[in-house]
Amino acid sequence: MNTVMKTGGQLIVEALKANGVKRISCVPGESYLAVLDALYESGIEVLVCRQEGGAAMMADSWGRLTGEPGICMVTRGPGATNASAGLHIARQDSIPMILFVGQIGRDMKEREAFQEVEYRRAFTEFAKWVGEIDDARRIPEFVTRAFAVATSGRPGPVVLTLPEDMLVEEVEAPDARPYMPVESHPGTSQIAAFETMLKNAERPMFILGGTRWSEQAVADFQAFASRFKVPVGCSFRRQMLFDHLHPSYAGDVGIGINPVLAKAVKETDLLVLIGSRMSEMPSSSYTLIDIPYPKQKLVHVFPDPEELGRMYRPDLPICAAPAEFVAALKDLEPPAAPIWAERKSALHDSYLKWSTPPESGPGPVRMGPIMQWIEKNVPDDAIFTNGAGNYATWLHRFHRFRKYNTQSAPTSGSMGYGLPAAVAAKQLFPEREVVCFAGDGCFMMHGQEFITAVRYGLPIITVLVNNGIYGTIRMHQEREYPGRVSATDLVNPDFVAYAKAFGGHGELVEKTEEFGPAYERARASGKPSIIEVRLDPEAITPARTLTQIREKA
Ligand SMILES: Cc1ncc(C[n+]2csc(CCOP(=O)(O)OP(=O)(O)O)c2C)c(N)n1
Repeated sequence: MNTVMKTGGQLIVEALKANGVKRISCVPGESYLAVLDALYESGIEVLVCRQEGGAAMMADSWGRLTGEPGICMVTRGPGATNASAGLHIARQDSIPMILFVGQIGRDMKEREAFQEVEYRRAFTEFAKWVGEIDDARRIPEFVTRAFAVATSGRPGPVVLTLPEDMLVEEVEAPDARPYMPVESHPGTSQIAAFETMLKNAERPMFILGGTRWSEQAVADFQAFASRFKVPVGCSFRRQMLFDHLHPSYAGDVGIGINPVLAKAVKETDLLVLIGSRMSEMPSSSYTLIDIPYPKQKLVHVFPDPEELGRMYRPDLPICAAPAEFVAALKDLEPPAAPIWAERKSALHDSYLKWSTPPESGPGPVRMGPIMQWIEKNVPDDAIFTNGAGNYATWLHRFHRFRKYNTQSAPTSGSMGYGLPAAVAAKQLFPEREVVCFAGDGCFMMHGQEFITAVRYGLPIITVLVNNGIYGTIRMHQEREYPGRVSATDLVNPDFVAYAKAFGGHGELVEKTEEFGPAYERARASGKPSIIEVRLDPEAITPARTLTQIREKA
């Protein structure tokens, strides 16, 4: 009998290919040279990054935009701890991702060897599962399980650690086969119960969130909302789940919620959460829905039973992936004369007002008209990314998302996410415009990945809102400790020179009307670009200046 012996490194790459992996992000390390060697001529595209946090965020963004695990490879110790920033995002945001970590040799363990970390202890809270592959023969088993765990139920990240000596071992192992995704469907009796509750409701409200949606599911749910004439909100940073110009759209149930919408959520008699956990940010710090017994009748649809009843006791818990639940709504008939249409229209009108940017503001650059320019001139299928900071309010409140897969933003509120997420999005959808919104604080957290965009010819457009401060924290500071500015001001580089030094295109906007032409030039350059928008720090929110916040404190 002919047996084919393969190294652990080869088996890892074969298992990735068997599971359909086309791209990975990485920062190399001597701990996993055998995998790097197997990637040579593998056909898998390798994005070499400059810091593991950015590499892991790219993998997260791939997972977010495809529903398939994004793959990232890093070295042990410092590589893994850097990558943990992306791991935490994927965990909180329910994103499928697999992080491979080169590990020290098996014969050196428990001596605190060079860069030794016991990942099963260190990363347990950050990952759905942490596994170490001690025997190369078991690589197909571990990798298949990693894909299954990352994508099933509530998706999330998995960490697989690869001892260096295991990777060079030559063994005989079974050929890897692709993992089989697990779907959870609602039962017919649950759909019937849901139908009865909906028909008996006077003021129903739907909130969409979470992951495990698809383009089809989003289209199907829009059709359902059109037929039933019900109001629909989107959870924090999951806005791409519903067309904002659809007559049912009621707005973003996130930070700084429209007070009219917040009141409507509180006063609804039937709240239907589809895919959302309604955690701290979408629930306005757990004030919209009482814990554990909501005042509203609650239908909670979530793909993992552990989440159902965790905070809010539902009247009808349905353990199903959002896409499968929505598919089951197709045959429901709306009431002959839906009584909900008026409330739905009032909420949509309120949303349209709420999302119309202000013309005025302090300083020569006004973000309101800039957002209006973006709304008119950037295509509906453009993908927007961001990290954390007050600058993101302009995007979340005033950009009217129209399509699925046009948003890659961390619900976990991690700064620095926008740039690596944009690099990953552009690599995935080269034909679409990808716009990264960043603050001056946010950008500098993973700004080195601008060179990754240059290296791989990914012309992302970065709108860098530079107000010279860690604005969000300064805003809180002025509210809590007025006039006592501590550790929230910044000194910045010349961002135009930065873009150029990296081989990209740079623009400086110091007046509102300069933005449009600067954007057009950035787009035409065909290069990754940074448009630095110099914003007066007083323009800290669309409604209030820093001085007003301080004076009100
Ligand atoms: C990784 C990380 N570190 C710190 C914070 C806390 N934080 C939230 S927003 C913010 C300031 C963001 O500043 P900037 O990007 O300049 O945007 P601005 O608020 O000024 O618009 C900070 C420090 C965070 N959310 N994430």
